[in-house]
Amino acid sequence: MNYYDAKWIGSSATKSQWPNTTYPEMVFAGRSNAGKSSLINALVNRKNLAYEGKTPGKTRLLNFFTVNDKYVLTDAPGYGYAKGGKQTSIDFGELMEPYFRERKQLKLLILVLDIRRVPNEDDKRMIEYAKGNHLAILGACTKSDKLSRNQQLSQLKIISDTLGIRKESLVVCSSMKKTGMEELWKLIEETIG
Ligand SMILES: Nc1nc2c(ncn2[C@@H]2O[C@H](COP(=O)(O)OP(=O)(O)OP(=O)(O)O)[C@@H](O)[C@H]2O)c(=O)[nH]1
Ligand SMILES: [Mg+2]
Repeated sequence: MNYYDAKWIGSSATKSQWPNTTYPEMVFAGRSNAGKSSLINALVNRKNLAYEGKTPGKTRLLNFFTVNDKYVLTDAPGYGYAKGGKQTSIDFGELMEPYFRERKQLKLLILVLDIRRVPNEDDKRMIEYAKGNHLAILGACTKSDKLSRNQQLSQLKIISDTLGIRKESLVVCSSMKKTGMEELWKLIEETIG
């Protein structure tokens, strides 16, 4: 695909607000501030489709987008960000668990990882969630513009080893430089297209 017609089709706090679509769906999940919303924008070549922010906790609801009337992309709130000692205002589990468990058209988890960081227990839990619900899994190792090629390769190995994900399912990318987008789309198409 080289032309992306992307539209916001809704946000949800509860199941009753999920959009009524049948296209194969993928969810972008990951730690707070990892770069999920920026990645969606870069993938569909738009500046402000999904909310990006300097402050962690920018995305609070599940936000749904269609692309080319072919796929649904879901931007999820990040995990691991506590403001004033509390988790973000919406309980992460309450929002995400039913979505993972009951959203039939959801086929793929794109786990968004800051390539500079070692994946943590929450990232591992996300993988287990996805496996438990029979989703395919791809890892987007973003913010690669912050590292040299050698550093990227050593982080890639750490990420692959920590999460038990094959390197073939990981994509090195940068939303800032718009690199890795074609490779990620190719893997998405191969996985659920
Ligand atoms: N250098 C660089 N910065 C990035 C990249 N992707 C995202 N950022 C920055 O990282 C910050 C967080 O990006 P978001 O896309 O809002 O992250 P998020 O995962 O959606 O965050 P939450 O919704 O709060 O969980 C922003 O300041 C972005 O500009 C990238 O590829 N390179
Ligand atoms: Mg976000």
